[in-house]
Amino acid sequence: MPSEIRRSVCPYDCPDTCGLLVEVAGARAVRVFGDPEHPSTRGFLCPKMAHYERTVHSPRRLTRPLLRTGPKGSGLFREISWDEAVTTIAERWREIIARYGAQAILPYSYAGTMGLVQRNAGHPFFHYLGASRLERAICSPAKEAGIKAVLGESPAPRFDEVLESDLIILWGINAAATSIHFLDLVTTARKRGATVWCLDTYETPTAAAADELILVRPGSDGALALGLMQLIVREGLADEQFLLVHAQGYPELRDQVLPDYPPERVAELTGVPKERLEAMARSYALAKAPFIRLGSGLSRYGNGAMTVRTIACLPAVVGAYGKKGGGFLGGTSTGGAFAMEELLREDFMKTPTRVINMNRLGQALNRLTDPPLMSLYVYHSNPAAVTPDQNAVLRGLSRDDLFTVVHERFMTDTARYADIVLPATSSLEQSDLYRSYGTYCVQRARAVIPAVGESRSNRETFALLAEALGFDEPFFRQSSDELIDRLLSVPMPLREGVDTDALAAGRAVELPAYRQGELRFLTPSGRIELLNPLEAQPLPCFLPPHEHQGRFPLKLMTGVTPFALNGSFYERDDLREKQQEMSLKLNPGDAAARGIGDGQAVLAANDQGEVLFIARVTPKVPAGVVVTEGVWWLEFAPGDRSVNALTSQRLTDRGNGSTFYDNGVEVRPA
Ligand SMILES: Nc1nc2c(c(=O)[nH]1)N[C@H]1C(S)=C(S)[C@@H](COP(=O)(O)OP(=O)(O)OC[C@H]3O[C@@H](n4cnc5c(=O)[nH]c(N)nc54)[C@H](O)[C@@H]3O)O[C@H]1N2
Ligand SMILES: Nc1nc2c(c(=O)[nH]1)N[C@H]1C(S)=C(S)[C@@H](COP(=O)(O)OP(=O)(O)OC[C@H]3O[C@@H](n4cnc5c(=O)[nH]c(N)nc54)[C@H](O)[C@@H]3O)O[C@H]1N2
Ligand code: SF4
Ligand SMILES: [Mo]
Repeated sequence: MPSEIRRSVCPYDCPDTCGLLVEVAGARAVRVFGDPEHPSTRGFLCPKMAHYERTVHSPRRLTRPLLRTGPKGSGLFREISWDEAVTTIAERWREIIARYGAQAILPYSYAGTMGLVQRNAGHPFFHYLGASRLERAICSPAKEAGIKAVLGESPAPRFDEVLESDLIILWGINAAATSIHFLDLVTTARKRGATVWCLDTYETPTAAAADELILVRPGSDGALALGLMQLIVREGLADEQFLLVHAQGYPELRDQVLPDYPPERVAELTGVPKERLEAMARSYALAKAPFIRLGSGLSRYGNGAMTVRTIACLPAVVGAYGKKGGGFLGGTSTGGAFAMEELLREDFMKTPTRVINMNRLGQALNRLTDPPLMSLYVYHSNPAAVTPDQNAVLRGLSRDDLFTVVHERFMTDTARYADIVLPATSSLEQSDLYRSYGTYCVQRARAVIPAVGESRSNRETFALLAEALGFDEPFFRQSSDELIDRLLSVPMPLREGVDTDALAAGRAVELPAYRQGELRFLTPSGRIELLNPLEAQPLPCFLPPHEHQGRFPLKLMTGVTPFALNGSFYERDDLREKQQEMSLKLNPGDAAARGIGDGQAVLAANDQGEVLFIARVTPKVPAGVVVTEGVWWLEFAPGDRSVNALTSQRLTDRGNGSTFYDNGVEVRPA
């Protein structure tokens, strides 16, 4: 059969937002490869997406709506028509609304697709319905709050500026898994002479790309940054001139905060020896353009926002924000490129409804009253696997009186608890508009193959539900492409000067958001706010994480794997095989002390629950830390629970974020 190459975009929650070329034969995608013309993709994809066609045409794809026939969680269903599914949902919701009010219904969605139109398709619908609102705080709101406290809305550098750096710090980022295109540039910079540091809590694969691996105690990076600043100032290496012009509060930071962080104390808090701290401070201060790429792991602690805020102060002290190739990249903010209010339609909400934090779904399902949650509508998310406190979530999902609808591509852990499952299209079957959070690219994608089976996009599904509920609002009748046309017709300052023809034609275009060589700080004071008078704590300091002195001796790292993305890609046998098994990595000393051998089944336990893993004994993990990677589906877990049965519903200091890394466990042979 003749084939044709069509452009698309990777829809997953990854900073790269790669450009895809899809070879299509008839109704099938037969090959997927990286767009060589895409500025950051440069023709190569990660191992997950290199065979995306195996996900799209997986034998596990859901192709028909399903009605539950067995107990919740059993996975027993029978096929029904879309008509029956939609009518049943509308009927059940009418009953719930009549008895409890619409706030008894909660949407639950996150980032199965990052495309703006499909990702946000439910917002207008649930606003119109008057449902409870979801605070989507599972990923990195603490990181954002920390950066904002210092840098306000200042644009981050372009990621390829790293090529101009002579010292690159991969700080709390497993770039070999989560930022491969950036890491490729880091490798180039290193070949040209740059030094690379990897700062983590265990030896991740990213360490192989670095000259130095610096391991810190989980949740202690704020102390590390303060200690480095103290040493830099003490050695007379601070860039006083830069600080005078561009920073607010340097004298206060220097005199009121830094004296509390002498190297002896910082060595104790972080586990990094004093001599090493001194060498690091000197190298950082003497580098011509030190570049920090900050990941999100260290923000998922009780002190996460303050940690990030403190790290964001460090480049100011050496004037690195003023140097090409220097500074700080936590992520790019491209949200202002499109008129989001056209998508979210908050104006459809008659009165503001209550807001429920997605990290606390367990509490919300089990304990909420006035009204209790009586229905959950899950789309492009897998809360039974990805949400903290899995036992609480599963208890909630098991409630017989909870009416659960799951719109999914696969029979996930969550879908097994649904009363009705609706089949979802993949990104190749739907149109969307994408923006990146690691680069400044935006790109439009049109459907490149027809829907698999009877699957429908998020937007099409909400259109059906709106019709069944009699919503008299033309917005819901617009197609995805019409809505994208509308978004592209609203001029936004961030899109000024972009090549609109290229964008319309489906090519990646870069926003001119960051103008090279221009030093501007979009904060209330117009300067870097080392001291921020609007914060409850105007100056940064070290806050201990939740588990600073926990009852459980081993700190649990819930790391990422190159072969999955959160709970996505577990449908793929090839990728699961590469992950090998749901393992728990332990230090040889910790293993020996507990009588645990390599390859043995072990139970990790804490107040939240107990999870069975396969032990992997390795010196790559320091004493006192244990590591598991990936968010496995229960179907493939050694026991009946996965990692999030060990994580808690506690939140971050700012931003109400998740604290996935801030948990202690004890481990014993199973
Ligand atoms: N292959 C793959 N790619 C992904 C994902 C995936 O699951 N797999 N997830 C996607 C999503 S949703 C996101 S948000 C991003 C996240 O991308 P990253 O920010 O890279 O990943 P995180 O797991 O959040 O954290 C990265 C690292 O932080 C380390 N870490 C944990 N605690 C600390 C600490 O206290 N100090 C220091 N210095 N390091 C610490 C962890 O060990 C881990 O190596 O990646 C996206 N891309
Ligand atoms: N232990 C632990 N837990 C974590 C993390 C961790 O590192 N460790 N990471 C956390 C982070 S950073 C995040 S962002 C969250 C992510 O949480 P989620 O966004 O829930 O992530 P996924 O597990 O990828 O689930 C997305 C689901 O959407 C489905 N899907 C994809 N496209 C579409 C579509 O177009 N329509 C519909 N209806 N469905 C679609 C996919 O099949 C998939 O099952 O997980 C968090 N949970
Ligand atoms: S690197 Fe990220 S954006 Fe690129 S193909 Fe892989 S998951 Fe998608
Ligand atoms: Mo995330």
